[in-house]
Amino acid sequence: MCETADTGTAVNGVVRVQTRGSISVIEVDSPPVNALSRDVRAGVSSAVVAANEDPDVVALVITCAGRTWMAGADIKEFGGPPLEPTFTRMIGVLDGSVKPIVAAVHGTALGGGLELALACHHRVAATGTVLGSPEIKLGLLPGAGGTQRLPRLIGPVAALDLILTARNVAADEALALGLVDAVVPSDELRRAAIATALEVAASGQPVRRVRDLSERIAPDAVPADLFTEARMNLSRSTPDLLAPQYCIRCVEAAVTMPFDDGVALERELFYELVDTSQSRALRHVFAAERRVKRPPGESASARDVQAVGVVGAGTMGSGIAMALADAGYRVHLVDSDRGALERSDTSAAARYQRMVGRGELSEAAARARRDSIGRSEELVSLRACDVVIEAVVERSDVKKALLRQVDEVLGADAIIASNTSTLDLDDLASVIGDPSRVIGLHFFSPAHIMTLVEVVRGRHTSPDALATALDMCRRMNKTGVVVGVCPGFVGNRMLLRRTAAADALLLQGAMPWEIDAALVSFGFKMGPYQMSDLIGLDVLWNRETTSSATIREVLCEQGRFGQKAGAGFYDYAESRRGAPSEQVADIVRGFARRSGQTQRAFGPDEIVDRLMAALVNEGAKLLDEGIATRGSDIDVVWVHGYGFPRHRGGPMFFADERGLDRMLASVEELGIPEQEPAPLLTRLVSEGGRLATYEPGVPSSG
Ligand code: 3H9
Repeated sequence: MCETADTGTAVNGVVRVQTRGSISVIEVDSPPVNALSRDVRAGVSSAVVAANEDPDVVALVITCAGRTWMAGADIKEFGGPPLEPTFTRMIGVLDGSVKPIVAAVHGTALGGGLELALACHHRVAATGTVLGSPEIKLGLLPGAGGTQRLPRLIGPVAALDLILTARNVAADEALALGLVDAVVPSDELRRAAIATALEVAASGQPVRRVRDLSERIAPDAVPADLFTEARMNLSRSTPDLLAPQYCIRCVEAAVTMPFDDGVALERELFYELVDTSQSRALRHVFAAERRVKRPPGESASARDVQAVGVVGAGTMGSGIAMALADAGYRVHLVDSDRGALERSDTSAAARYQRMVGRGELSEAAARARRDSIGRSEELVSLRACDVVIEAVVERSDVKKALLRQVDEVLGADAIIASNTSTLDLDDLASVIGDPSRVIGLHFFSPAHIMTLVEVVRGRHTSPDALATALDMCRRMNKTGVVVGVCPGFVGNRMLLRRTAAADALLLQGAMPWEIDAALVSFGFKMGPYQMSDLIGLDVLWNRETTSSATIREVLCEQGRFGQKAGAGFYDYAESRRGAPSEQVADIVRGFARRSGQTQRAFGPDEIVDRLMAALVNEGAKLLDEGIATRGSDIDVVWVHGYGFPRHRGGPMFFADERGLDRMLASVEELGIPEQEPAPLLTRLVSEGGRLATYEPGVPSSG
């Protein structure tokens, strides 16, 4: 250990110790979130041992520098061999302490961080602290004794709730639950923790270890059907996820087994989970969501944006306006149709009222939120806006005419964004004097709910327009993914290929409901034909030119427009979910026969492989063309915008897990001329590379 001037003694690069009278204050300082890396575990363990050996120390305080208490295990270490000292060893050191240890908790005490606090003897939290066990979101369980200590401290009902919902508990609730012993103002945290440590030491009582508590897990304190009910709920809500099932097993062990046996079971199941595809996928998405915020090579700062204009008060424009208002922007919504403005105001008011009803907003806040959206029929009202987003009808001539007018009204450096989903952004930008101010913001409907925004970088888009757009996404709590210009951008271009692959399967013998069922059992909320029925088959149908050339055209010609018509790919007479239709089966069989292709049955795995192959192949082309920057960005697009099951990691991650050679073979089986194998996919197969970690110029193997 080496002495430093006023910060105490460094144990290692991330832990130091200050002695305050007879109290040893151990401080972790490992930005950004004090994750419990090997060095942190080693530093804390040594400091606790040293304090126990120091005759002048009567008690210990553990605290953290920076914005937060330890936010969990270091996720980057998962997947590698366990590094010494392991969590088990560090927690064992805390358990072995004969001197009281007080945790001084602030910020986010999560996962392994909470578990370390539980292994201390007292917990003092600063106001504003949140505590929780989010491991399940990573496909894991609390693996450092949390499943055994939480039930002993707060009872198995509350413990199960915290672990299975992964919800964060605010300091006041933590106090009421008994999770912490005191809540104090932030600036008094260290002083209060030291005072508690002195008081406990002076009492002369033996240390109070959570592992020794038994009252909350006594048989008469545990509801008889607690675990049966929890399992039943899981089988309804998330039957495919392994981690929640294992969490229940561990909490049950806490009330049925001795502490050490429970901990041994927990450790065994934790390591099993770390190695599952589900946990790898969830960890991949966690990292991908953070990586996507930093497009490679971009370092411009975001501008300060206060006022944002939205042009077009239809469903999309109104949704965008609400998303902006929710984020605290002043919004100016413009539409030449007064009726549209009024409808938009009515639906916003109804939404805010529902939020008041659910206790999410006060009446006053709801009023302020509604008032923060100004409405006007005149474009001049946009004059003072820092950013304007157009969300008018998807026609190039209409958008260009509008953009010209907006350009005239706005200040010279205001950013102009288009919500186009299909048009060429560079072409739209060509009507603006300075096209570097133009960017695409492709929101997904309903825009105030869906988290994905494709942030479209045009040929001339400036770095600061891009940085500003990404910052706005962050403020709106949205996931902005930078993409390049091409028809359909990333998500819809891939979706189109999947639809074509599904339609090709119909001609080879599969039925729409078999395809949908395969995707639903994979984890999507619905398949392509259920989706078509929901949106309406007539959306892209033209009554004038229809010629019975496709299955969709024939269905429309027969009035089978989808759910709204009571019939589409499915019959909706008896259930809203739709039943397979004999009439549709006949139509499909007729098309299949006339296609001249051999008919056969397809199992769910083969269907999934074919449809995934179509997605993945197009994704690889997008990477090759530079439209998508990284494989992991594509996964974020699909998880956030298209309901791709998070525990499958996104299409690119799924492809890596399934095997790129198998994916390539499925692409070849598609036999669709426009879906020939992507050069990148072929290359990665021969090189043994991976798609989810693919980034040009960065090695992708491993
Ligand atoms: C666990 O603890 C298992 C144990 O039960 C048992 C073990 C045996 N590790 O999200 P942000 C990085 S499982 C490593 O942008 P925010 C993150 O990557 C773990 N790094 O900020 C980012 O880095 P970069 C249980 C981590 O303010 C930076 O910190 N714990 C970790 O919006 C900022 O993150 C969790 O699941 C980590 N654990 O949110 C908590 N956490 O700038 C996961 C964050 O280089 N973390 N980083 O991209 C969170 O929920 C949020 O990050 C947090 C901050 C709320 C802490």
